[in-house]
Amino acid sequence: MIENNDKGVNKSVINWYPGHMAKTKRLIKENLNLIDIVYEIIDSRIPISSRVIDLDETIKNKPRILIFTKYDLCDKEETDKIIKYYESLGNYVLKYDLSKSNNFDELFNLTKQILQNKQNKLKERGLENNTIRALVVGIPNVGKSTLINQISKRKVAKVGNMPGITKNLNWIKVNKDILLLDTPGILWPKLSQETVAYNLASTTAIKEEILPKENVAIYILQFLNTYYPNILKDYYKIESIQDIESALLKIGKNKGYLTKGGEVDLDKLVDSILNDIKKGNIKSITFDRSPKDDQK
Ligand SMILES: Nc1nc2c(ncn2[C@@H]2O[C@H](COP(=O)(O)OP(=O)(O)OP(=O)(O)O)[C@@H](O)[C@H]2O)c(=O)[nH]1
Ligand SMILES: [Mg+2]
Repeated sequence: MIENNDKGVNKSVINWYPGHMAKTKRLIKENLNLIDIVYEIIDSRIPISSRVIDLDETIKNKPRILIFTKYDLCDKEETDKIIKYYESLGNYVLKYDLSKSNNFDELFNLTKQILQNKQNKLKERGLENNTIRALVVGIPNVGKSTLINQISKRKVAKVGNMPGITKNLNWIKVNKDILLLDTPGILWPKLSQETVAYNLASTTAIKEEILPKENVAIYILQFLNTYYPNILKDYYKIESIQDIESALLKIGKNKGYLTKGGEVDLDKLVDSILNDIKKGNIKSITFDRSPKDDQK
């Protein structure tokens, strides 16, 4: 059902989506001369699918730190492989579990270290500017606003477990040394790649209407079957999936999702599978694989 390219992708909704994101990109470009450094936020469960594909073109040559959020929810072994790959390309990478409180000294120190040369040059010209302005950017629902709230130690930005919570660009003063620019999630045009679209739907980075929910639930089960058979076994009490229809019926029965007539309640089952990922009931799962592994 979901093997065929682009089948099931609701194009009209996808076409609607880039509209307000184009505006965000334009506003980022307009504010670019104010920005010293870019914090690109990446969901650790989708370290490839959650990259903003043409960010280079938007932020030009601004220095960048890749900030991995939701590290508590990912398969650390797989995500670390991809982090190593990004580091081998010369990227700075930091990772966080924002479900608990953090100390951001490492981020501040790295930021200062990266900007040291620029600050020194400004100082020589008598233009010393001690306030660092960082752009916080990424696809929807990756934790941009959560990170900003934690760094600034107050609830300045609205957060929520669905895409599109932040609607405008907002400057947030952390202290006299640092200002952060919160932005609405941006993403495209990678949605045209079906696996990426399903990875984004599985982790609530795109709205539910974009892909049929049943297909997303089936994608999740098939992904578990291929890469995490132990989770399939422990969580859904099935050994493996040969035929998806009978697997769904079996899981529905195991979970006790039955209609009054004794049939499996598929809608309820689909919602519960999506929620298992969304709410982090299922942890230790990473939907992307290292490019190096793909070449093997
Ligand atoms: N478990 C866990 N949850 C996180 C982490 N970071 C963020 N979240 C949750 O992810 C959801 C989205 O967080 P937001 O900060 O609103 O994400 P955003 O990137 O600002 O989203 P938009 O403004 O919609 O683009 C919220 O439910 C957060 O509590 C993390 O490191 N671990
Ligand atoms: Mg936000």
